[in-house]
Amino acid sequence: MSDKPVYVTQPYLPPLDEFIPYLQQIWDNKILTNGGPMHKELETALSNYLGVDHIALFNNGTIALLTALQALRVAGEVITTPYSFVATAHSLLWNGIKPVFVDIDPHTLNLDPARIEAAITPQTTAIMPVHCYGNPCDVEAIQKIADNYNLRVIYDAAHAFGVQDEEGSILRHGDLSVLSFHATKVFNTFEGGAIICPDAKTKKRIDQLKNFGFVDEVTVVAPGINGKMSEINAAFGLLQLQHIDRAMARRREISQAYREHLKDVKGIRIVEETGQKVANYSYFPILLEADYPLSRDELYLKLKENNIFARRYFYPLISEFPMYRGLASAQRNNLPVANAVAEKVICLPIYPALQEASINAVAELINQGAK
Ligand code: T4K
Repeated sequence: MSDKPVYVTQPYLPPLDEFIPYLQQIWDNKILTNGGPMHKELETALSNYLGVDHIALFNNGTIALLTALQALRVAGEVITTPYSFVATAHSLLWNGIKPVFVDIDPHTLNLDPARIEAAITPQTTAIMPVHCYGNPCDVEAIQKIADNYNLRVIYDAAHAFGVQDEEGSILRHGDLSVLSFHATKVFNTFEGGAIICPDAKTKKRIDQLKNFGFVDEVTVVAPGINGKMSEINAAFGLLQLQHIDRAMARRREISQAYREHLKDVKGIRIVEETGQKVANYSYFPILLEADYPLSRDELYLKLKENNIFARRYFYPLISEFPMYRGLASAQRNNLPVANAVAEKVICLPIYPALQEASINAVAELINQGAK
């Protein structure tokens, strides 16, 4: 058993002394928020790092999702996945939009494009897929459907920081993509998020919406929200960016170590990174199949008894939460893949500071469980 608890993740924190000069700048210029110099600098640095044209920073990913829907004036019904963090669907409810849950692909665990068309009604205005665990959705198939039915596509890309396909950032797909920079994410600003958008005009509207709808000192054009990232968060992001490549490389090593340790364990399916040229190793999900002797919850508890706090991301399905059950009554019986995966999934600890001994302990417990 490990002495200290090992959690599913631990935020990467650069050396504290490296942060002090950033704080000094903030203390000197007394600009704490409302689009100050750190905020501007981080937007530029992130557009360059991610290889995207326009980015609008937010105070968290959930407010960014809410605002993305507002920016495109999405209403009525939106097709989305039940296999995600609850914020995906909450952003729809907060906008008075009905989420329509469609099943996932058994391989990628992302929204299954083959099932989207059957869920489209005259009220459908958009699709909100999630690049779950940073594995890209079938962006081409989704865009084709969106084009055919004149629908908007907003990607919940909370897990997809730095992910690239053959042509570049995965974040360039759809009308908008939304990132989370929460403490538990690959790139964190303590709390934070962003919307990636294709043109300056859309970014301008998003920037207005995240600042109460102000256009100038005396003009408010929309019922905007306070979604601004503060200078201290932006400063931290600038520092994080200096370390991100090393942090990601370490995640990759851990992912490879798990794969090596678990490759011969019967009854375990490691969710593969598929469809990306550059992965971010944000999560390490495994599925416990019927021929693994322990149930998922038995393994979860066994790890917990040994001070290892793996997580069942994403169980329960969003469609099973009380505020969605009624709305999703017609769809709940139509999600066989998502239901099955939610019962089998467990995400193992993965983060840059994870020790070799902890990786070995996790793998050993899973191996033991197979005997
Ligand atoms: N869309 C998707 C697909 C998402 O996954 C998320 C967020 C969002 C949208 C919304 O983005 P934000 O509004 O959050 O920016 C966590 C996160 O709170 C949440 O951001 C994340 N998804 C979700 C997948 O995971 P919990 O309830 O599991 O967090 P918590 O507090 O249990 O943290 C997990 C473990 O991480 C802890 O056991 C210990 C460790 N931890 C956590 C925090 C907060 C630390 O070591 N330090 C910390 O500061 O939701």
